[in-house]
Amino acid sequence: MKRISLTQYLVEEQRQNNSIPAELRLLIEVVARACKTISHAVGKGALGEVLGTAETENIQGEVQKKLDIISNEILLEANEWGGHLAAMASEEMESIHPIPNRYPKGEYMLLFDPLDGSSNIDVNVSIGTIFSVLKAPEGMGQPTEADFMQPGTQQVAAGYAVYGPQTMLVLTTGNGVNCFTLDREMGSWVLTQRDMQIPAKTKEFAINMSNARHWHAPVKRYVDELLAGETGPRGTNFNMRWIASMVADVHRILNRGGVFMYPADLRDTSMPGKLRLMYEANPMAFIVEQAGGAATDGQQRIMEIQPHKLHQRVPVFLGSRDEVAVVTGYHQA
Ligand code: P6P
Repeated sequence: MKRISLTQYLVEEQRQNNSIPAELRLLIEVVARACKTISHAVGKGALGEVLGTAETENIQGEVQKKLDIISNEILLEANEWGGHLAAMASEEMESIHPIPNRYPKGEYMLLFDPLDGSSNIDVNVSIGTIFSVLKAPEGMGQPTEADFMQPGTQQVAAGYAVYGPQTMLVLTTGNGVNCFTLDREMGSWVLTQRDMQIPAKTKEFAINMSNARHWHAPVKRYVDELLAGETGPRGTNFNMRWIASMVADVHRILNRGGVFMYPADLRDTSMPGKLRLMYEANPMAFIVEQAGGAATDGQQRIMEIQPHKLHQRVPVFLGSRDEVAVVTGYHQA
């Protein structure tokens, strides 16, 4: 089969759909190159002295892993000199990161979770990088957090890299979802899946069952019905997966369907779930919707939520659209 590289795909996409301006193409290629570097660091593990914690905490009050910080630095250094960005924002940094004055500024803003699934790093389970691209508001001066407060429908691109048995890059610019596999010998991203589609129906759900006693009624009702199997109201048996790396769970759902849930629960009613809107839920929602799936917070499309804070959290129900419709419907019953 003729191999199509990421560069060739982006050039052809630009030629056919005029949907990837040169600066956005550069941005995507720079992020993809940074993900290759992160993949290399992650793959070294103990041999690279990159495992374990860094004895620091991030804005979320979570102990940072060495690889969290290394991955964040890789993305910052790769993206700040190219002239394609006005600013960046990261799960690992409390405030936004304007492009230093010594570099030219561009019209895009990049948000990322540099290494998602950190609890899995030290036990060799798949982890990933998630990124989202917004346009800088017209006439923006010195970037502020307020400039990032755009709903997910404003994203011009989103993607993730999954560092698993293979390293893969999944990308959308609004014309479907494509997947690239890293050819480690050549150091290039090769198109391996075009126009990924999530099956509307599924018999597989993903949720952290250990939180069941804390769930609100709609989630409890929905999951109880799945667990009741073929003798219950759904009339069929369901399977469960929970990798505790959103990127890996979403990648499975993109490939074979499923419904992923991280609901708000009674543990902390001030915290609407665990996942962050701007650089986890929104990019994943864009990708999932572009692949024919659905993504809600239980009430509305995740991508229609008007953000108020850079690190705000949101309940997440995403994947096979028929199942997302059922669990969302129970929230509105
Ligand atoms: P729990 C990883 O820390 C993460 O942010 C997501 O990647 C993942 O889906 C979730 O948290 C796992 O959370 O509570 O099951 O450990």
